[in-house]
Amino acid sequence: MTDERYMARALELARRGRFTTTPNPNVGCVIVRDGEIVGEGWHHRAGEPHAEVHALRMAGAKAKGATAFVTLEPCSHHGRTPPCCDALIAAGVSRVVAAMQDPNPQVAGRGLYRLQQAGIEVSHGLMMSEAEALNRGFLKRMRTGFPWIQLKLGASLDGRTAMASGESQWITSAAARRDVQQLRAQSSAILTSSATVLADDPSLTVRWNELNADVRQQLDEATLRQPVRVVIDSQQRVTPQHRLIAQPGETWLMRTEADQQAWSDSVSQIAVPLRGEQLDLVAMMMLLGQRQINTVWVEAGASLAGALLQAGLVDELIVYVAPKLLGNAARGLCELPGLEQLSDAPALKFSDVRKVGADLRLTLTPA
Ligand code: AOF
Ligand code: ZN
Repeated sequence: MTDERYMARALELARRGRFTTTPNPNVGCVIVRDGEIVGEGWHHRAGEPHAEVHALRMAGAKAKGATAFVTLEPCSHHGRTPPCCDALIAAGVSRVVAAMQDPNPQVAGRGLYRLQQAGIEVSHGLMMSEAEALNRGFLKRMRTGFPWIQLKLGASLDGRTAMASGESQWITSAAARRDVQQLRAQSSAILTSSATVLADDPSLTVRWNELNADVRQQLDEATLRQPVRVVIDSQQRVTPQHRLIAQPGETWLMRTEADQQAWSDSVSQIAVPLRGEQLDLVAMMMLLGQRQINTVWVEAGASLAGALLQAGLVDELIVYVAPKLLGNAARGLCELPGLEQLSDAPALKFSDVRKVGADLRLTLTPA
């Protein structure tokens, strides 16, 4: 097998951690000696061993003189676990191939450097774009301090989200809602607004029964991770009685200041500065990054959707389009106040188009 095949296998292993590793990245490792895979591992959860440690354990004495393929530069720091480069050196590995460097300032080249200093043959860059795609959230947070932000929208063919009356449930199909569950489950946080909480009283959770069978196989119902629910609530309108408050997992209420109600321990009130009359969305995203949120999955109404787009905060749009026409009296997909000229319209490009049940799923990124 070629180096590329081994790295492809390491990437496949890394992907198994996509529902569980946040705030850590997804990392996979394959150890090869004399053309034979002798060790495989991936990072499962923050606080638990890194990918290399699992692979080295499996390889045992066979790691001596072997090549390690890793999807991210082996770490050089003492975090929740000891440095992987020390473990690779101690095991007597003779070559390390990393798909990319780790931008974490605690690592940032020092892992590869330490391996090289120990006489190990080191290279990086093999299948780098695939490795980048695996950890868009972690990488963006390490590089910029901001989380990776995905905005999910659901609309009719004519771009409408609700009837004029506000009636909006089930525009898209059950298949689309199920697809959303798989994507929610991979996010660090789900963001919404108090307007949506007041209007729909959603629970914004990941539901075991709605995860695909192959996904369930890699997870454990008892330890299913719930993304943090983040609610923009500058007017303190969310109450302990709202449905999402009682759900398993944490809820963060983003407010200008805390109120004195009796909230449960799973609820935090986080102070965010104002910008005009609204919470400062840029400052808020920075706060989420500081709190180790890698990816934010936004499910909200036209007003927050438009504000995020206008602030340039959206990294990816996911639009489910139902084969229905709701007409011009129905409500639109996003509010973009002050937009008058076509040249000022947010420019996007399609990066993926596929059919999900009866609907289309469009994925777009800023052009
Ligand atoms: C690796 N292999 O499998 C992972 C790495 O607190 P810790 O000890 O879990 O360290 C977390 C940091 O280590 C994380 O921010 C990232 O830089 C790196 N993750 N490194 O060599 C792995 N998960
Ligand atoms: Zn490590």
